[in-house]
Amino acid sequence: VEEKKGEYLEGKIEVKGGKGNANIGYFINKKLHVWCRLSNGMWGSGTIQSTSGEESIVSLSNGNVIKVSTSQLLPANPGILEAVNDLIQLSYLNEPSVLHNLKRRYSHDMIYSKAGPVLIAVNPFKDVQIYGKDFVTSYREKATDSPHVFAIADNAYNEMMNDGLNQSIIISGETGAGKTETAKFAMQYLASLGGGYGGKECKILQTHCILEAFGNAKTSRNDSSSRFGKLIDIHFTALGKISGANIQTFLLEKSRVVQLAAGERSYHIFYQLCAGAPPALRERLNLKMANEYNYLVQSDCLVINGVDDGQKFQKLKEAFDIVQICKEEQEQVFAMLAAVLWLGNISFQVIDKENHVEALADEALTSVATLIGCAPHELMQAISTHRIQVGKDSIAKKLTLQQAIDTRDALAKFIYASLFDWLVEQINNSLEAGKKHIGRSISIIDIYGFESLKKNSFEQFCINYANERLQQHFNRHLFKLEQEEYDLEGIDWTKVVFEDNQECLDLFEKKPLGILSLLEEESNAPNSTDFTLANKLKQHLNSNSYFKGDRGRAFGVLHFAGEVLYDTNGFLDKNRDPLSSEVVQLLSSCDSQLPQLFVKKMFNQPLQSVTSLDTPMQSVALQFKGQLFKLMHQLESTRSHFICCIKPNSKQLPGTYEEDLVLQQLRCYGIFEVIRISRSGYPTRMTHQAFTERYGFLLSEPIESQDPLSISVALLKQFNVLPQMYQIGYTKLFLRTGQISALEDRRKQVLRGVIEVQKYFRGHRA
Ligand code: AOV
Ligand code: MG
Repeated sequence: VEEKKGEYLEGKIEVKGGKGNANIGYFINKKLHVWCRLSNGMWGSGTIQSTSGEESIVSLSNGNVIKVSTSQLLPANPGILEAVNDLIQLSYLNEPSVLHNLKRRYSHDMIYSKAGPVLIAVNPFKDVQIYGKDFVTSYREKATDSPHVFAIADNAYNEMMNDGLNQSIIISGETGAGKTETAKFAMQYLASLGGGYGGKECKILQTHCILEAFGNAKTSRNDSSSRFGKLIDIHFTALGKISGANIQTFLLEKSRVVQLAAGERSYHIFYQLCAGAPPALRERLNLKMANEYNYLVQSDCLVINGVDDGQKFQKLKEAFDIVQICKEEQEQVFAMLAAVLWLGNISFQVIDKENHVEALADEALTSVATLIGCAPHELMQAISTHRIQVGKDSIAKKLTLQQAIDTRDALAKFIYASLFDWLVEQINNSLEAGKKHIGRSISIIDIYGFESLKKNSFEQFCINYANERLQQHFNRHLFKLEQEEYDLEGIDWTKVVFEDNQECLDLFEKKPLGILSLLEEESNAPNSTDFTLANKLKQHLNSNSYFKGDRGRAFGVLHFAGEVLYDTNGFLDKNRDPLSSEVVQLLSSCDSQLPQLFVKKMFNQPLQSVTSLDTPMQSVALQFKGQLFKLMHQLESTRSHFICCIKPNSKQLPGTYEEDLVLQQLRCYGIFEVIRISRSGYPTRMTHQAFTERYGFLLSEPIESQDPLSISVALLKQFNVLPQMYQIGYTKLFLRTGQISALEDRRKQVLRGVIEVQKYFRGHRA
């Protein structure tokens, strides 16, 4: 049934209107299982006892008998389809059947299921013993067909080896759903397949530790939430051995360095350093405990349950050693981190009536100056003044308190984000060992998941835009794959039009009247504010059905995963991401190596020519858009494999499966549509071999040819399966929804008959 998102998508029985009741009649007569919505909102299974008019009496499997509206009943699947590996095997596709199937599997720690070509991973929130060496071996030797991230990785590897095509594994899911963990398991598997080549695989696995320390943080939804996107390309030789790897990262959430929401933390590395640095290092960096730094204490959350930051610091240093970041460089990295922390402690005093300020010459100021290698008064100058051009002269103008704080924070953010990029570069150098890669590759994509918080800002705006882009790739690709399989098997089928999220993407990307263009325009306009931005968006986009103008500074976007209300507060500033020319000057004249390098990198040109920031830089959102386009382009040339992670509860608890939450995610990620498209037409696919093995004995008359294909055809004929109900592929038989159930019924009957006969004879003998 073609209905709107959120309604039942497909099933044999129409649940609304006349015809549906006729089908339910079939269920009543046969006393088959149905699903009905209970008063608590959950789905219960049972059998229909009787129906009168609009109402039915249902006997539930827990023994209760209830009266429900007939139109609310949905068909349940036969027992043989209980907890199937692949949801497309369900004869009746409806929400309760899918939910029940996943739940049954989840309760047995079978966290993986397939939805046609997509792997669904339901987060167990506990260690499940399914990733050991024995599991690697099983999947390597194809000893099991149980869905698993290893199976996906294995598939990608084999396709790469057999077809010579680059592959990608794309992992989606909302925040905390398990993307990063899944990506790690995929890499672990690939490393074990492609290992034994100079220990590269070991290095690759160590990168997680570094990237997570610097790029992950505790949020309200996930204790270790990725605050950046990443694409890891693993390179292989023609013989299938790992030859190297390359990591690309996307838009790190910088604001977290200086500003935290209550109950959240900044990047793990800060707490690790404060807790784990040995005394000598503490002394060199003048390092205090985390609770003495303003940037860290502001959110009232310094520790994570069950996490030992000090111990993690030791692990981090080991990882640094393995990826060959030398001790000297490590020391510089720690110095930059300490400088960032001390920056947050720098305070200002008001020196005149106009609220102009000057930085206090205290421990914080001198510590930062020492750590980055400049004189304290130079640092003081850089964060308390702004030089302006008056005719031919330039004069130093004192900043107001807010301006000074912003300048200081911008410096902290710049150092941290540059440090992150620099680290990634070092890791890449170590992984590639200077060689340019020419062989094959498998790319693994793990970005920040879709976020809809109480208060959503520029960061969520960018994160959700990225998810929207990725979702489109998901949609298009799955649709394409589907067609390929039909073509490959020589099946004639009518194209299914896939509803994608292009319109929402257009809302972002259209020129000149898309959100990104308008944001850019407003970012460059003089005297613009977050209010003028909000007004401009509303003025131009109010007629767009994916846009919702809201009161004041807010606006809403109807994303594929739900509506999100964004507060434009801070949008312009975060998008411009300004760094004053004083700060740039300061950093480029520092004695320490890293600050100089950071500035150089920013301008990507020789240091001498860096004098001011007059050359307009690309805004954050536009840069991000460019990165995403490049990523999508890259993905287009690979064969994609999809993993969709599902968060079963919002409390990060094991063994808790909240139906509504799961349902909402399945809907958002279009899983029902994926199943629908995979099944549309011919959901049941069985090789002729498998088909004849299961049903061949039902054949009443022997046929001449013994090949599986001929037997399949004879069986279909004998059971009067209508020609429009199946297609015969070269290797597989494709059957429409519900057909396999009819055959199963028949098979059961025959088997039951055999048992009766056996009983009869046994009785007779007795
Ligand atoms: P995410 O990457 O999807 O969120 P994570 O991969 O960080 O989510 O998973 C969140 C937490 O769930 C992890 O810290 C683990 O405790 C647990 N977890 C996930 N998958 C597994 C698994 N297969 N086995 C055991 N525990 C698991 V975000 O990065 O927030 O979008 O931005
Ligand atoms: Mg993550």
